[in-house]
Amino acid sequence: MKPYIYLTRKLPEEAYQKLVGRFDVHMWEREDQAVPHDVLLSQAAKADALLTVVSDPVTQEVFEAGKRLKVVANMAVGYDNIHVDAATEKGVYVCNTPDVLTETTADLTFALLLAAARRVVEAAEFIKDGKWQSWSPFLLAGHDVHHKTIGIAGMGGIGEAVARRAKGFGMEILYHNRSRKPDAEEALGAQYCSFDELVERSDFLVAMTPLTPDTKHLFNADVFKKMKSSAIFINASRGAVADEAALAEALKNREIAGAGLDVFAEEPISADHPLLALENVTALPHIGSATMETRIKMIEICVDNIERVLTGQKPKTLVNTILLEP
Ligand code: 8YV
Repeated sequence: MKPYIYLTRKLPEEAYQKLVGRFDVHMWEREDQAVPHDVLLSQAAKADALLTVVSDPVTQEVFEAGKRLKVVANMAVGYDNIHVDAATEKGVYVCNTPDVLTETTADLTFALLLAAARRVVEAAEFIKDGKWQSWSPFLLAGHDVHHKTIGIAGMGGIGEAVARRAKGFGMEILYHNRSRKPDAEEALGAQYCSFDELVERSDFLVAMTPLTPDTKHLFNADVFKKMKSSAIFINASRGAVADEAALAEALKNREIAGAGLDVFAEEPISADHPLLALENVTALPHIGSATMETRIKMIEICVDNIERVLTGQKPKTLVNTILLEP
């Protein structure tokens, strides 16, 4: 019997062809709706491997149902959607797609920062809506980015890639992280500071932390109150690192000047989400790593990890590395 693979999203034909034939491949075909949890559970019960994305909750129940399950390949660097402890307990490999999306996500983060500061989305809508009647000095005037202070909370690979872009804009770079980053300090002039100092001094406060119990609602009402009233909050990591209700309040009351958001606590969000009603919010539908080049690489990594595990080899980008320890 061929190993059974379940894909929660349609893969490009080329990637699909790599698996089909050798493996028994099944997938959730609908593109307008994510795989319902009960379908994932019943598929997990039959599957040797799952290919998932961040909006699929791969819960403890999935691992309990997955009696033959050997690997979950998540098409993302983040894996907060997966109950990794349950996977480890059952001996299931959890793999992610680090590195290949670092520069792409940093590009988008910076695009979001520029768009929020310079009101790019609003201006593009303005001209398309035929509202450009005359020139006036402060028409769609935003805020400068160059030579301002950027504060990066979470100086992992993507944080550092954002810092490199900020250096090109002549920005003062502050960061807060669990550990110091001497290379970034030396090469980029990035200054380490406490979280409070980061919040207080930044013109652009960029959330770049993974979502963990410690970072959930790290950016809360208190933080927004401490930020400069001219500051802009940028989030392209995980929606739940910010308390969205508190963020909406702070934006509405102009405690902070604006926000650029690529991520939300519950995705996808509907058009009546309170944050979307605010004119000082620039919102994107979680497209941080969404380029053709990068998405293809992410899929290749997932397919490679699945192939490896199902042919008795070690996966390359393993999250629960404890499973490989002797
Ligand atoms: C994912 C992401 O590609 O890598 C991550 O952690 O959030 C994105 O790059 C996307 O959410 C699909 O899983």
